[in-house]
Amino acid sequence: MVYAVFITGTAGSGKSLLTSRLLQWYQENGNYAAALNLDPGAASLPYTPDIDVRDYVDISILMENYGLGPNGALVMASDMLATRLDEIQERVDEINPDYLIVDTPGQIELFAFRASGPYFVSNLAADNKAVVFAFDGMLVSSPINFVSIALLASAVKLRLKCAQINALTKKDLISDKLKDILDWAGSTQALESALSQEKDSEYSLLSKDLARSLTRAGFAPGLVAVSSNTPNGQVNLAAALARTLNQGED
Ligand SMILES: Nc1nc2c(ncn2[C@@H]2O[C@H](COP(=O)(O)OP(=O)(O)OP(=O)(O)O)[C@@H](O)[C@H]2O)c(=O)[nH]1
Ligand SMILES: [Mg+2]
Repeated sequence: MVYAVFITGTAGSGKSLLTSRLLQWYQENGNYAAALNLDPGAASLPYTPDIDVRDYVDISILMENYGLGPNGALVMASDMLATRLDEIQERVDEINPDYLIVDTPGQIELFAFRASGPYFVSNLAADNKAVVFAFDGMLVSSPINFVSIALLASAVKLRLKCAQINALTKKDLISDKLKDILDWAGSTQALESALSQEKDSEYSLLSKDLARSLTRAGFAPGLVAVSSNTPNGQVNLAAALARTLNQGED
Protein backbone atom coordinates (compact mmCIF):
# COMPACT_ATOMS: atom_id res chain seq x y z
CA MET A 1 0.00 0.00 0.00
CA VAL A 2 1.36 3.43 -0.93
CA TYR A 3 -0.41 6.44 0.50
CA ALA A 4 0.49 9.80 -1.02
CA VAL A 5 0.04 12.95 1.07
CA PHE A 6 0.45 16.29 -0.71
CA ILE A 7 1.31 19.19 1.58
CA THR A 8 -0.04 22.45 0.13
CA GLY A 9 -0.61 25.96 1.43
CA THR A 10 0.37 29.58 0.96
CA ALA A 11 4.03 30.63 0.74
CA GLY A 12 5.77 30.24 4.07
CA SER A 13 2.80 28.51 5.72
CA GLY A 14 5.07 25.74 7.05
CA LYS A 15 4.73 23.09 4.32
CA SER A 16 8.36 21.97 4.29
CA LEU A 17 8.73 21.85 8.06
CA LEU A 18 5.45 19.94 8.30
CA THR A 19 6.73 17.53 5.65
CA SER A 20 9.84 16.89 7.74
CA ARG A 21 7.84 16.43 10.96
CA LEU A 22 5.27 14.14 9.37
CA LEU A 23 8.07 12.09 7.83
CA GLN A 24 9.72 11.77 11.22
CA TRP A 25 6.41 10.96 12.91
CA TYR A 26 5.65 8.09 10.53
CA GLN A 27 9.19 6.73 10.78
CA GLU A 28 9.10 6.81 14.58
CA ASN A 29 5.78 4.98 14.51
CA GLY A 30 7.03 2.06 12.51
CA ASN A 31 5.95 3.13 9.02
CA TYR A 32 8.17 3.38 6.00
CA ALA A 33 7.82 6.99 4.89
CA ALA A 34 9.59 8.83 2.08
CA ALA A 35 9.68 12.48 1.05
CA LEU A 36 9.23 13.85 -2.44
CA ASN A 37 10.18 17.50 -2.92
CA LEU A 38 8.20 19.09 -5.77
CA ASP A 39 9.44 22.64 -5.12
CA PRO A 40 11.98 23.41 -7.85
CA GLY A 41 12.73 26.75 -6.17
CA ALA A 42 13.59 25.40 -2.71
CA ALA A 43 17.00 26.71 -1.66
CA SER A 44 17.28 24.50 1.41
CA LEU A 45 14.94 21.99 3.01
CA PRO A 46 14.50 20.91 6.63
CA TYR A 47 14.61 17.23 5.54
CA THR A 48 16.53 15.09 3.07
CA PRO A 49 14.19 14.30 0.18
CA ASP A 50 14.24 10.73 -1.11
CA ILE A 51 13.13 12.10 -4.47
CA ASP A 52 13.82 15.67 -5.48
CA VAL A 53 12.36 17.55 -8.45
CA ARG A 54 15.48 19.73 -8.41
CA ASP A 55 17.37 16.72 -9.78
CA TYR A 56 15.10 16.87 -12.85
CA VAL A 57 14.52 20.59 -13.36
CA ASP A 58 17.12 23.23 -12.65
CA ILE A 59 15.82 26.78 -12.21
CA SER A 60 19.19 28.45 -12.79
CA ILE A 61 19.69 26.59 -16.09
CA LEU A 62 16.18 27.60 -17.24
CA MET A 63 16.94 31.23 -16.37
CA GLU A 64 20.16 31.13 -18.32
CA ASN A 65 18.97 29.14 -21.36
CA TYR A 66 15.67 30.94 -21.83
CA GLY A 67 16.61 34.40 -20.56
CA LEU A 68 13.98 34.16 -17.81
CA GLY A 69 13.73 35.89 -14.46
CA PRO A 70 13.24 33.83 -11.31
CA ASN A 71 9.41 33.87 -11.56
CA GLY A 72 9.37 33.00 -15.26
CA ALA A 73 11.76 30.13 -14.56
CA LEU A 74 9.53 28.87 -11.73
CA VAL A 75 6.49 28.95 -14.02
CA MET A 76 8.40 27.01 -16.65
CA ALA A 77 9.74 24.53 -14.07
CA SER A 78 6.22 23.94 -12.74
CA ASP A 79 4.91 23.34 -16.23
CA MET A 80 7.70 20.81 -16.78
CA LEU A 81 6.70 18.85 -13.68
CA ALA A 82 4.13 16.79 -15.56
CA THR A 83 6.70 15.75 -18.16
CA ARG A 84 8.83 14.22 -15.39
CA LEU A 85 6.04 12.22 -13.77
CA ASP A 86 7.17 8.91 -15.32
CA GLU A 87 10.69 9.21 -13.95
CA ILE A 88 9.44 10.30 -10.54
CA GLN A 89 6.90 7.47 -10.51
CA GLU A 90 9.67 4.99 -11.25
CA ARG A 91 11.59 6.22 -8.20
CA VAL A 92 8.47 6.02 -6.02
CA ASP A 93 7.89 2.44 -7.16
CA GLU A 94 11.50 1.53 -6.39
CA ILE A 95 11.32 3.01 -2.91
CA ASN A 96 7.78 1.67 -2.40
CA PRO A 97 7.03 3.54 0.85
CA ASP A 98 3.94 3.17 3.05
CA TYR A 99 3.62 6.96 3.04
CA LEU A 100 4.94 9.32 0.40
CA ILE A 101 4.93 12.86 1.80
CA VAL A 102 4.96 15.35 -1.06
CA ASP A 103 6.18 18.88 -0.35
CA THR A 104 4.77 21.30 -2.93
CA PRO A 105 6.02 24.68 -4.26
CA GLY A 106 5.72 27.80 -2.13
CA GLN A 107 3.87 29.48 -4.97
CA ILE A 108 0.55 27.68 -4.54
CA GLU A 109 -0.82 29.27 -7.72
CA LEU A 110 1.90 27.55 -9.76
CA PHE A 111 1.08 24.17 -8.33
CA ALA A 112 -2.70 24.34 -8.02
CA PHE A 113 -3.81 26.74 -10.75
CA ARG A 114 -1.64 25.73 -13.69
CA ALA A 115 -2.23 22.43 -15.45
CA SER A 116 0.72 20.47 -14.25
CA GLY A 117 0.05 20.24 -10.47
CA PRO A 118 -3.48 18.78 -10.82
CA TYR A 119 -2.16 16.45 -13.53
CA PHE A 120 0.56 15.28 -11.19
CA VAL A 121 -1.83 14.73 -8.26
CA SER A 122 -4.33 12.77 -10.31
CA ASN A 123 -1.82 10.69 -12.25
CA LEU A 124 0.68 9.75 -9.57
CA ALA A 125 -0.08 6.09 -8.90
CA ALA A 126 -0.87 5.44 -5.23
CA ASP A 127 -3.44 3.35 -3.40
CA ASN A 128 -4.93 6.42 -1.83
CA LYS A 129 -4.14 10.12 -1.77
CA ALA A 130 -4.88 13.09 0.42
CA VAL A 131 -4.08 16.78 0.27
CA VAL A 132 -3.20 18.73 3.39
CA PHE A 133 -3.85 22.46 3.01
CA ALA A 134 -1.95 24.54 5.55
CA PHE A 135 -3.85 27.50 6.98
CA ASP A 136 -0.93 29.63 8.16
CA GLY A 137 -1.71 30.40 11.81
CA MET A 138 -0.10 33.82 11.42
CA LEU A 139 -2.37 34.72 8.48
CA VAL A 140 -5.77 33.75 9.85
CA SER A 141 -5.80 35.84 13.00
CA SER A 142 -8.77 37.97 11.85
CA PRO A 143 -12.13 36.56 10.71
CA ILE A 144 -11.85 38.23 7.29
CA ASN A 145 -8.39 36.77 6.73
CA PHE A 146 -9.74 33.43 7.84
CA VAL A 147 -12.46 33.59 5.16
CA SER A 148 -9.99 34.62 2.47
CA ILE A 149 -7.67 31.68 3.25
CA ALA A 150 -10.70 29.33 3.43
CA LEU A 151 -11.60 30.51 -0.09
CA LEU A 152 -8.11 29.69 -1.26
CA ALA A 153 -8.33 26.27 0.40
CA SER A 154 -11.61 25.60 -1.40
CA ALA A 155 -10.06 26.73 -4.70
CA VAL A 156 -7.21 24.27 -4.16
CA LYS A 157 -9.76 21.54 -3.51
CA LEU A 158 -11.58 22.47 -6.73
CA ARG A 159 -8.37 22.23 -8.68
CA LEU A 160 -6.76 19.15 -7.15
CA LYS A 161 -10.04 17.21 -6.76
CA CYS A 162 -8.64 15.17 -3.91
CA ALA A 163 -9.69 14.43 -0.34
CA GLN A 164 -8.46 17.41 1.67
CA ILE A 165 -7.54 17.97 5.27
CA ASN A 166 -7.14 21.52 6.46
CA ALA A 167 -4.40 22.05 8.98
CA LEU A 168 -3.82 25.14 11.10
CA THR A 169 -0.05 25.55 11.30
CA LYS A 170 2.20 27.39 13.77
CA LYS A 171 -0.13 26.64 16.66
CA ASP A 172 2.67 27.49 19.09
CA LEU A 173 2.75 31.10 17.83
CA ILE A 174 -0.97 31.83 18.15
CA SER A 175 -1.96 30.59 21.58
CA ASP A 176 -4.04 33.72 22.32
CA LYS A 177 -6.02 33.36 19.07
CA LEU A 178 -6.25 29.59 18.80
CA LYS A 179 -9.66 29.19 20.41
CA ASP A 180 -11.23 31.91 18.23
CA ILE A 181 -9.80 30.43 15.02
CA LEU A 182 -10.99 26.92 15.87
CA ASP A 183 -14.44 28.38 16.69
CA TRP A 184 -14.62 30.12 13.30
CA ALA A 185 -13.60 26.89 11.59
CA GLY A 186 -16.08 24.75 13.48
CA SER A 187 -19.16 26.93 13.66
CA THR A 188 -20.73 29.08 10.96
CA GLN A 189 -22.54 31.03 13.67
CA ALA A 190 -19.31 31.88 15.48
CA LEU A 191 -17.71 32.97 12.20
CA GLU A 192 -20.70 35.09 11.15
CA SER A 193 -20.92 36.77 14.49
CA ALA A 194 -17.19 37.60 14.34
CA LEU A 195 -17.62 38.93 10.78
CA SER A 196 -20.59 41.07 11.87
CA GLN A 197 -18.22 43.05 14.04
CA GLU A 198 -16.27 44.16 10.99
CA LYS A 199 -16.70 47.95 10.86
CA ASP A 200 -16.92 48.36 7.10
CA SER A 201 -20.32 47.00 6.09
CA GLU A 202 -19.25 46.24 2.51
CA TYR A 203 -16.55 43.83 3.68
CA SER A 204 -18.69 42.46 6.47
CA LEU A 205 -21.44 41.54 3.98
CA LEU A 206 -19.09 40.18 1.35
CA SER A 207 -17.18 38.01 3.79
CA LYS A 208 -20.35 36.70 5.43
CA ASP A 209 -21.84 35.85 2.06
CA LEU A 210 -18.67 34.05 0.99
CA ALA A 211 -18.50 32.14 4.27
CA ARG A 212 -22.16 31.12 3.89
CA SER A 213 -21.58 29.94 0.32
CA LEU A 214 -18.68 27.77 1.43
CA THR A 215 -20.81 26.22 4.18
CA ARG A 216 -23.76 25.69 1.83
CA ALA A 217 -21.45 23.98 -0.63
CA GLY A 218 -20.32 21.61 2.10
CA PHE A 219 -16.86 23.09 2.46
CA ALA A 220 -16.21 23.02 6.19
CA PRO A 221 -12.59 23.71 7.04
CA GLY A 222 -12.69 21.67 10.30
CA LEU A 223 -9.12 22.68 11.09
CA VAL A 224 -6.60 20.32 12.65
CA ALA A 225 -4.20 22.48 14.65
CA VAL A 226 -0.53 21.50 14.48
CA SER A 227 2.77 22.87 15.56
CA SER A 228 6.00 21.81 13.96
CA ASN A 229 7.87 23.15 16.99
CA THR A 230 6.45 20.79 19.58
CA PRO A 231 7.17 17.09 19.84
CA ASN A 232 4.30 15.01 18.59
CA GLY A 233 2.56 18.10 17.19
CA GLN A 234 1.66 15.84 14.28
CA VAL A 235 -0.37 13.24 16.15
CA ASN A 236 -3.78 14.81 15.42
CA LEU A 237 -2.90 15.39 11.78
CA ALA A 238 -1.69 11.81 11.39
CA ALA A 239 -4.97 10.61 12.92
CA ALA A 240 -7.01 12.76 10.51
CA LEU A 241 -4.91 11.45 7.62
CA ALA A 242 -5.42 7.85 8.72
CA ARG A 243 -9.20 8.36 8.73
CA THR A 244 -9.14 9.90 5.24
CA LEU A 245 -6.66 7.47 3.70
CA ASN A 246 -8.28 4.35 5.13
CA GLN A 247 -11.73 5.31 3.89
CA GLY A 248 -13.17 2.68 1.62
CA GLU A 249 -10.83 0.02 2.93
CA ASP A 250 -11.23 -2.62 5.60
N1 LIG B 1 7.04 28.65 15.45
C1 LIG B 1 6.79 27.91 14.38
N2 LIG B 1 7.39 28.21 13.22
C2 LIG B 1 7.11 27.45 12.15
C3 LIG B 1 6.20 26.36 12.20
N3 LIG B 1 6.12 25.81 10.98
C4 LIG B 1 6.95 26.52 10.19
N4 LIG B 1 7.55 27.51 10.89
C5 LIG B 1 8.53 28.50 10.37
O1 LIG B 1 7.95 29.19 9.29
C6 LIG B 1 8.91 29.43 8.27
C7 LIG B 1 8.44 28.83 6.95
O2 LIG B 1 8.39 27.42 7.09
P1 LIG B 1 8.55 26.45 5.85
O3 LIG B 1 8.35 25.08 6.35
O4 LIG B 1 9.78 26.75 5.09
O5 LIG B 1 7.28 26.93 5.01
P2 LIG B 1 6.93 26.58 3.49
O6 LIG B 1 5.46 26.66 3.39
O7 LIG B 1 7.60 25.31 3.10
O8 LIG B 1 7.61 27.81 2.75
P3 LIG B 1 7.83 27.96 1.16
O9 LIG B 1 8.11 26.61 0.59
O10 LIG B 1 8.98 28.90 1.05
O11 LIG B 1 6.56 28.55 0.67
C8 LIG B 1 10.22 28.83 8.77
O12 LIG B 1 10.98 29.84 9.38
C9 LIG B 1 9.75 27.81 9.80
O13 LIG B 1 10.72 27.58 10.79
C10 LIG B 1 5.57 26.07 13.47
O14 LIG B 1 4.75 25.17 13.63
N5 LIG B 1 5.90 26.89 14.50
MG1 LIG C 1 8.77 24.87 1.40
